[in-house]
Amino acid sequence: MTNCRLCNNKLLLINNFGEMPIANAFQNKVNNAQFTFNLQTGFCNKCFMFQLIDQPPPEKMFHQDYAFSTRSSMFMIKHFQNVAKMIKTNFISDPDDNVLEIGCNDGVMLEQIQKYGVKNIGVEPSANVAEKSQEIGLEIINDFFSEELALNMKNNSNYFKVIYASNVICHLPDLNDLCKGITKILKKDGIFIFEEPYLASIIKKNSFDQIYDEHVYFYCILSLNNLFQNYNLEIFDSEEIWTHGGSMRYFVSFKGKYPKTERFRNSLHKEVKLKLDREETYLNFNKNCEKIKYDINQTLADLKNKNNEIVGYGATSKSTTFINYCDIGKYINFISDTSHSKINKFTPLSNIPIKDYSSFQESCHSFTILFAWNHMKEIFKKETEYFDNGGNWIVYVPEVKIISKEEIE
Ligand code: DWN
Repeated sequence: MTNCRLCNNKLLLINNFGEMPIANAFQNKVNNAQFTFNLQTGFCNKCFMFQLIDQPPPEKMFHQDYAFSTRSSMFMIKHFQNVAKMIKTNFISDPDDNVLEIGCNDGVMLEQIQKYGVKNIGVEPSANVAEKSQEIGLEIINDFFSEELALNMKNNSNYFKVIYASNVICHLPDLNDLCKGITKILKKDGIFIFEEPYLASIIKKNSFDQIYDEHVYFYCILSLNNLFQNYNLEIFDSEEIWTHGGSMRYFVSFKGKYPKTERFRNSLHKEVKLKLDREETYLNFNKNCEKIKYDINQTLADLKNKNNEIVGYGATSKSTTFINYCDIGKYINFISDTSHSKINKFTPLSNIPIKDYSSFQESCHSFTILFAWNHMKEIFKKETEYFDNGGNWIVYVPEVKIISKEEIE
């Protein structure tokens, strides 16, 4: 596919990361035969959407064995509890006001909404995490959100005051279908709130590891405005948030329902200044990605030549792009992760063993690559002992750098 998924304009090829597996397809054995695809991005200079050129079918990514669980980070649990509070405080005023969450994963946000006594439903296509939500008493539809699903909800008289999604809307290839679905079940004064890794952050931080099979679009206000105007919808507010290394929360309503906020106008202005609507920005971004690939190889080869042991922290989805594109699997002994679904497996294509947290605590390694860099604050707070024992962290966002204890004090 070389044309824009939204407006059919010819795409400009930006990144070519090469052959890539499914980012979350952690393997039970080494050298397992795996599905791969060509990971490339393109920019549309008509509607300004930065996007994947090809994406694997959704069933290959979201299924019974989906590896990611929201509850893997204490900070993220707190974040979603705060989201529930924000929704309840700002948008729920009537006992009939209810909330739909698209892609509710293991139900952290809805659990809190339920505690507030607000009616709610979750939609989640990955059966294993959907079951976790059901186990805590939530009503879950185990399916992909679509216009068809929305029509079924409408037939059952389900209209929502708030439709919320976190790190989900960038996973959906058919945004036209999404918008049609939203307009069917959003109350006239309803608000569609969603938060996603923010394109401005990705460009500023060179965080190209956010680019993998699941993330088909990388949003900013400039491109979303072009999409929503076709559906009588508009963004009236936006809020920059810290999650996933820099995300944007968008507040969307039917056109003219709510006044546009000052912070929305400011963000839009910043996007224009950053030239998110210009090809040159993306071509420059690709050059930065190539530089990071070069730098990480130099750094790791040098450390290995000096007989240092190198491990990784956090078998994130993002790390699949980073490790395979930079081809650094050969330098890394193992990656430590706290998720049961990943422990004792191997990273997709690069075959690095994933070990439990105690392996990280017990082994003596002087350099650790922080693949879960978006959780840096939480992790550095927890790992003071590693620093005290002379450990060093290697980060690669926004540039390759070794961080020693002195640097964060
Ligand atoms: O959009 C998506 C976002 C929401 O989450 C999905 N497509 C998949 C996923 O992306 P990710 O895997 O890059 O997310 P995280 O949150 O960066 O993953 C963190 C990983 O690190 C988890 O496997 C848990 C692990 N971890 C750890 O081992 N120790 C995390 C923390 C905070 C820790 O202390």
